[in-house]
Amino acid sequence: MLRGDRGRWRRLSAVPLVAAIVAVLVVPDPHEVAASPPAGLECLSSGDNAFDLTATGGYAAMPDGNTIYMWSYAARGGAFQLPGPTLCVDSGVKVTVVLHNTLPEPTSITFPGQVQVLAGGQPAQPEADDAGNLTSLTTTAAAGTGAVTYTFTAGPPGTYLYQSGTDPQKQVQMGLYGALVVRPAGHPDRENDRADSAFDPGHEYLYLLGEIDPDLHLAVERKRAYDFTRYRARYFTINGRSMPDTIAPNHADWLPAQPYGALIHIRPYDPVGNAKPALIRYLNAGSVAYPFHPHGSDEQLIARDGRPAQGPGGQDLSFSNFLIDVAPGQTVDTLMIWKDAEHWDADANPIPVPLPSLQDQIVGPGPETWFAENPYLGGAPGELPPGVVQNNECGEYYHVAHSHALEQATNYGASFGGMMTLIRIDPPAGCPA
Ligand SMILES: [Cu+2]
Repeated sequence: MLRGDRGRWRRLSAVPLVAAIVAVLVVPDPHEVAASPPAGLECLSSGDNAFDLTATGGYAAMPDGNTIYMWSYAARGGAFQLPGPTLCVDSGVKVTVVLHNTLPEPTSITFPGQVQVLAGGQPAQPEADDAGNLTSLTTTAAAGTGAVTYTFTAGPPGTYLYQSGTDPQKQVQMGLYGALVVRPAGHPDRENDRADSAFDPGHEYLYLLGEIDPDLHLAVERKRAYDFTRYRARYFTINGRSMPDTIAPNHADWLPAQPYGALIHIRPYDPVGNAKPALIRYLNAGSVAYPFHPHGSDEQLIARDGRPAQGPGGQDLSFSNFLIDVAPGQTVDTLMIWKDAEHWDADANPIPVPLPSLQDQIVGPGPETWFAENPYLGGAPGELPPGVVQNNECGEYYHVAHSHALEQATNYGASFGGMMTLIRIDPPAGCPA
């Protein structure tokens, strides 16, 4: 099934590709999907920049009905969540992270990109077993009830991972990872210190990419041995969710341990009314590169690994690209705008070609469509075929965004899932509720 589907994928052009969304999406109530969902990056902030994280076990739901035992972090007073909370601080502040361990083995947190990290007031140190084998990249909290306090001064503004430094091949795969967002002091509307990194703070998005081999997770849950030479990821996630859960709102009640959605929800660029781009923060907590492909518009790559794309003299080296490659352990920040380039209008500027066939109008063999039966952005909905239910609220457009390694765009081999989400473009005046 996988191979057949992958072959079919390669032959699909854009419009029937989107039509395939409808074929596989399970939409319990179209009105829930059509409502403008609360989307976007959600910060955990703290007045004194002190955070309490508890490493613990819990369960993540996959769209095919599978339930996966994970390890991740709970915030103080909060429940287990995958990924860990997105920690937001300003550059230059002193950050404290207290890690409590409830797992049956030692664990730790590394902060790649942050320097001079202290653990218990002393420089954080790698650990080794009695035979001298490296067991942890940094100071651990003991199994069961241990705790360790990390402190550091937040480095340059940008996007960083935090993740387990202990047996990371196992523990990071189990889900012990999260995002650290460092903002330029005094400029919460910029990705970094450069003025040209300004974005619309109402349109900031997190794409924390990961993967799951369910065999590993079952072995850990049942305390069985696992052979890492047989590692093979079957689920591919954005913010701990797989398509179609990626487009569900933040804190969807049917995903209690996966609070972060990944729907991009924007309006067309307008030099007067909507001039600032959206910011998308990509992070790769997985084991392979993810070639991420947003449809509908290229993105401007402005930073990697917490450093702006600039030359030694500060010259702008950002670039616009069709594909956003994110290597393991890497972070990439992009700015995105969507331009209504052709300004199609039913009266003033009609599309100079006939409408595509019904099959290509995002009307699938299933009973749902995201096509309004009107090709014009914001156009009044037309008449739907008998028995078809419309998810399109106000004539908005949808583009797919996904890993272009198409096995990563599956749920255990079933196409149109996994590391995939949607970009929703509302009409210029917004979408009335
Ligand atoms: Cu694509």
